[in-house]
Amino acid sequence: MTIRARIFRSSKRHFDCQRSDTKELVTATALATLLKEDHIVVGDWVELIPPPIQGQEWVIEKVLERSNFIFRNLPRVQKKNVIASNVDVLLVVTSAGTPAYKRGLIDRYLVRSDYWNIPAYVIFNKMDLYDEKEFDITFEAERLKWLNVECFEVSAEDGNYKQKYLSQGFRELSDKLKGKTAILVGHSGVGKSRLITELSEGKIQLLSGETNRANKGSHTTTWAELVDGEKFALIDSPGIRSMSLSDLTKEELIMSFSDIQEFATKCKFSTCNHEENNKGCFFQKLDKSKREDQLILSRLDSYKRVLEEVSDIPDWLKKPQDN
Ligand SMILES: Nc1nc2c(ncn2[C@@H]2O[C@H](COP(=O)(O)OP(=O)(O)O)[C@@H](O)[C@H]2O)c(=O)[nH]1
Ligand SMILES: [Mg+2]
Ligand SMILES: [Zn+2]
Repeated sequence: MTIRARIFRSSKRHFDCQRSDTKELVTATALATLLKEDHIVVGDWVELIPPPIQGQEWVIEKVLERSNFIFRNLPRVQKKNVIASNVDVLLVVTSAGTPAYKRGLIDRYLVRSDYWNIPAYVIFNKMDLYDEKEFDITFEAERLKWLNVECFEVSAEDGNYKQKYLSQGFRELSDKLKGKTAILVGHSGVGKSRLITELSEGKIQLLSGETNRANKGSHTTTWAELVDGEKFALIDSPGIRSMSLSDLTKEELIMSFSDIQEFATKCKFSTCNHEENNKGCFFQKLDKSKREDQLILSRLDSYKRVLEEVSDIPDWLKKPQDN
C-alpha cells in the first residue's frame, strides 16, 4: 500500500514530503528512474512506499501528473529549469522601498502567468516605506485593474499597516489565499520570505537572504520550499534577477499582450511597428496627457522591450510560421 504525499523540499537525493493522511513530514528517497532532472519538484504529489522496517527509508514510487508547473528559462544553456508544480496562484511581489519598484518585471511575470495558465496577484510590499515621489501606486493599480489583475497593498514588516491607496490589503490577501497553493516570485530582497512569515502569523520562519540556503542543499541552480500554513500552502522561491522570456516566439508574446494586439488592429498597416514616424499608427495618435492613453503607452513600452528579447531567437529555433 502506498501513501500519498506532497513534496515540500528537495535536495539532490532526499525529499521532505508531507503525508496527506497524518500531515506528518517524512524524508524520502526516490526510485532511480525518478531522480533525473526535474522529475521531482516542490509541489509535486507523489506516492510513497512506507519503510519495510522501522528506521529504514521511505521511497517515492510515483510522481502524479502535474496540473501545471513553473520554470525558469536559462537562455545561455538553452534550458528550462522547473521550480515548482501544482500552483494555484502566482504572487508577484514588488517593493515600494528598496529595491526600487519595477513595472517591467510585473509585465514580464504577467506574460508568464498567461503562458503557465496560472492567475497572478501583484503585491505592493514595503508600503511602510512608500514615497509618492518614487512612483504613483494609484496609476499602477489602475493599470493592473485594466489588465484584470488583482493587487494588494501590504507591509510584511509592520503587522499593523493599513492600506491607504488600494482597496485590498493584508487581510484581503490572506483571505483570498485560503485553500490555495501560491508561489511567491520577484526580485531578491522584495520581502517574499518575510511575507510568508507574516501570512503564517509568525508560525513559519524563513531565513532572509538566499545564500545560507543555497549552500545547504546540494542543488546549486535553484531551490524552492513549500511551507504549509494552516490556511494555505506557500512556496518561497529564490529571487530571480532577470526573468528571461527569450524562449517565447513573437506569436506567443503578442498573445500575452492581447490588449496591444487589439489596439494594433487600428493601425493603418498590419505591418506597423508602432514607431514614431509610422503613418497611421494608432499609438502615435494617443494623447500623453490622458491617463488612459498613458496606460496604453506604458503597455506598448513593456511589449517593445520584451519583443527585442524574443527577436534574438535564431531562425532555426523559431516556429515555421515565423518566417
Ligand atoms: N520596511 C520593510 N522592510 C521589509 C518589508 N518586508 C521585508 N522587509 C525587509 O527586507 C529584507 C528582505 O526581505 P526578504 O523577505 O528576505 O526578501 P526576499 O529576498 O524577497 O525573500 C529583510 O531585511 C526584511 O526584513 C516591509 O514590508 N517593510
Ligand atoms: Mg527569501
Ligand atoms: Zn502602429
